Amino acid sequence: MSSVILSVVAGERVPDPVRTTPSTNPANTADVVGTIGSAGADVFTRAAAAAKTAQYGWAALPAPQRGQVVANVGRLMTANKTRLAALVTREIGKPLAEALGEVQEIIDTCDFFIGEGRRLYGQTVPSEMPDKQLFTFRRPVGAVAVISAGNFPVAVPSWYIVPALLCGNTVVWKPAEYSAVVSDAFYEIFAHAGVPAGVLNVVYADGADTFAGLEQALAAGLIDKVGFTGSSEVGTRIGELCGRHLQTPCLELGGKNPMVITEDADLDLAVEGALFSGFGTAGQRCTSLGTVIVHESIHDTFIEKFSTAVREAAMGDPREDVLFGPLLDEKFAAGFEKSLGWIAAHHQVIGSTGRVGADNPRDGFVGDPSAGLFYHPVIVDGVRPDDELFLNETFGPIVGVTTYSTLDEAIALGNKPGYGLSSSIYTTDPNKAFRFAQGISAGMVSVNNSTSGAEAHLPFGGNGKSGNGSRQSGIWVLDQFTRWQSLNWDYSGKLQKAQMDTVTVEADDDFLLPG
Ligand code: UN1
Repeated sequence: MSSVILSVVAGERVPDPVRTTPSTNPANTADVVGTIGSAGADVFTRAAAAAKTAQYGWAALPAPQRGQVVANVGRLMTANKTRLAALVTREIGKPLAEALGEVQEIIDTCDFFIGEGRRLYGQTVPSEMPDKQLFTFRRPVGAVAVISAGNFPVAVPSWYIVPALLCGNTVVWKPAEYSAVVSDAFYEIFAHAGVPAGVLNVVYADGADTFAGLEQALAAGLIDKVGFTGSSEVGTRIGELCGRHLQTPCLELGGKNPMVITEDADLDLAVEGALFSGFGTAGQRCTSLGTVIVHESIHDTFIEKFSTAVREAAMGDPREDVLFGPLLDEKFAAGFEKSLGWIAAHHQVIGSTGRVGADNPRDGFVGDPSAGLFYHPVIVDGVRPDDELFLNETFGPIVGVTTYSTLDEAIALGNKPGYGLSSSIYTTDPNKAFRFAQGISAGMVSVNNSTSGAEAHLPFGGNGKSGNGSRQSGIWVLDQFTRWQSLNWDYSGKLQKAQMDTVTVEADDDFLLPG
């Protein structure tokens, strides 16, 4: 690995970066994990051209063989699981157990798509004419641009890249700059697994250059599909850009995921779920818990149990056994500070707020808080439907709490922010669970489980501000990375005109059984 991490186009490292930036360990900002050499917009466009050139040959490789390459990736990921996970922990501060889970998510994704290489089914369809056969085939869309976030620096890219490659597409991947060292390791595994030059290209670039490069590549017809995971704001701009080129991107955006706790719920289980989904990954998952909507009759008991759990939760050095570590990077710390500004006078704040340090300590902190970007976990009780805190994604360790009296009211509260990624209900009443699932506008619903932690082979994606209806994972993502081609084959030896030359079978419409 070179000392400066450079973009890869057609298998070659691209020299002369426009800028170099250190990537630091957010748990210990003095630890420089690597140096990223960022490229300009032109490199993005060149990468798109390389992907476009390589696509025909890659698609010509039979799908089961592409599946073998995916199998190789899965094997190498398994062999490198602990190393890659340790790097994830070091570069973005994700606790080791979670980082291992993240790498497992890639392995699971490979596992699923290896088999798809031997399926990728089309259909045979009866024709309305004799001596004619109809078929459908899944064809690759072409060259795909994948722009991903750094909170899941390897699992989420694999959700795009693995099926995209399996389906016969080539890829230009733009990872988050603050997780570039991990991204580079991920790329190397794909390259060593037998992915040919040009089939997977990587571009390290900032947001502005990426956008400009993408705009050029789309205008030049070099990109046929965009996959983006990130904020709703950037997703909207990407959606607009793709729309101008008649493309539908695959968008996986923010969330303000609600958890409803009914009066009959197992409260200890609900507290455990709220703790994990609210504060695991320091609240930096798109599926993280936003607001607990608890039945008014159990509000006080819930708050008591939840605040105890949050107070006692282990936080600190992500190499240790902690629930959560630091924020991902300075940019995320600044964003979270802004969310803390949404705390209003009518809120009841439980716990300390702000950065953990000598002047703002946390009992039982594991390690040295002043070394990194550590923030106190905070519960904000009494949030109201018009509060900024109720309506907006926070991407940090903060959970709002509000109450409801009827289930319809709880569902309306859950839908109010207008996102629609994940949701959860804790209840022992099946009627309430199904009524909730029917009423909540969310791509994902958990019953007696947390809002986060979706499995790698169920559809993943959201409604409203969480996306444009696209779904990743499992067989459902095939619709993102393939297009249906219909084929009709006439062997009658004459031109048979559909709708016109079709034989009509008449019925005796006056027929009635003897009454
Ligand atoms: C994300 O934060 O973008 O369901 C993805 C989950 C994880 C994926 C989160 N499997 O929480």
